[in-house]
Amino acid sequence: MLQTYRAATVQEAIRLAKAELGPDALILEVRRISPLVPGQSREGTVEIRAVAAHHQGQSISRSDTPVAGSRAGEPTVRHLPLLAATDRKLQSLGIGPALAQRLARAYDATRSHPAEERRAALAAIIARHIAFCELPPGRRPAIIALIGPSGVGKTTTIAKLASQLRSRGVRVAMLGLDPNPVTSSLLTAWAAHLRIPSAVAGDRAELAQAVAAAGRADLLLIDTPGCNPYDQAQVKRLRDNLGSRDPIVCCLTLAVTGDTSELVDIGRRFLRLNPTALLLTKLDETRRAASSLGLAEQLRLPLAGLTTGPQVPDDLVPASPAALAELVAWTLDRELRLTTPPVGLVAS
Ligand SMILES: Nc1nc2c(ncn2[C@@H]2O[C@H](COP(=O)(O)OP(=O)(O)O)[C@@H](O)[C@H]2O)c(=O)[nH]1
Ligand SMILES: [Mg+2]
Repeated sequence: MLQTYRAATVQEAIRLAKAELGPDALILEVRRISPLVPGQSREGTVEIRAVAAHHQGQSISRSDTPVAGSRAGEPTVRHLPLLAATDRKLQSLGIGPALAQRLARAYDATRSHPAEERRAALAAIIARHIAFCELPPGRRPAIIALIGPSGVGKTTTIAKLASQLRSRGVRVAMLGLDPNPVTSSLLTAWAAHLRIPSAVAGDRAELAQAVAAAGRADLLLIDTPGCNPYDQAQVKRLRDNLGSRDPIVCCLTLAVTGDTSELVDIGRRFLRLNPTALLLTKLDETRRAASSLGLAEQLRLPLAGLTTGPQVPDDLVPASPAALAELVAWTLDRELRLTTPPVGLVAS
């Protein structure tokens, strides 16, 4: 069957045709058409007609089903609303309508550009909408506590952070705030393995003593037990133990593997502990990593770091507009290819 494709360039139109019809697609006709909106994007100014290799011997007919926007006498071309699909996909990842629309436009407008240009366009938009911060914060000594649900990677991330910062010359100590000697033993095992000083505290008084005893460290990393966000008593106990007036920077840690709207709900329950930074983990265990952007936007917390696997210390990278742009492009490239057959345009 004859298929029609529109794109900004001949190459792009051929790429679309081959993506759908296979590498041996026969290009029957190439023509220039006027831009759909004069003076605006050149997208859609080249039209090609192509047929799959196995259809070449069959009769070629044009569809006569009219669709909105088609002009009399022209073959029917139904534009797959790629822009709308991109926008919808981004919003389904928790990204707000304004940011989703800007990102979708940039993604769509840079379709035929080199990957680095597309990433740079996305990164520029992300930098204007999302706050980022560094761990550790500039002042010394710094005390950072990782808080969050159980199993999200708090202890592992502390080991990564401690190891990375120590190799940059920072004097680090690790403190476990956990009355349970079994669960706290993972932190002390990492500390022993990495040869980093550590201590375990069971409550607020012991934590204050341990902080005082670690006086020579530039940075104290406090590991906390997993906290059920739906159990208010647990959240309160953690808050009481950390103490809201102490100079502790609370860093909310969430794994991006769950449903984004529930993660936002969970994150909001931890806002009672006044976190001032967000760490997102397990990016390797999702195919919708762009939801990181949605989480940061909805929780309104500066994004500090991203973890991409269990390896200590390598699988932790600082968060940045460039890193998030990479996640957005990667997610969209994959998701739109999976959910919008064929790529870019549909001919009826
Ligand atoms: N795939 C993957 N696994 C991770 C990551 N971070 C931590 N883990 C693993 O997740 C599990 C729970 O980690 P842990 O640090 O004990 O979580 P915690 O309960 O929040 O302290 C462990 O098996 C870690 O190796 C990550 O970024 N990716
Ligand atoms: Mg732990």
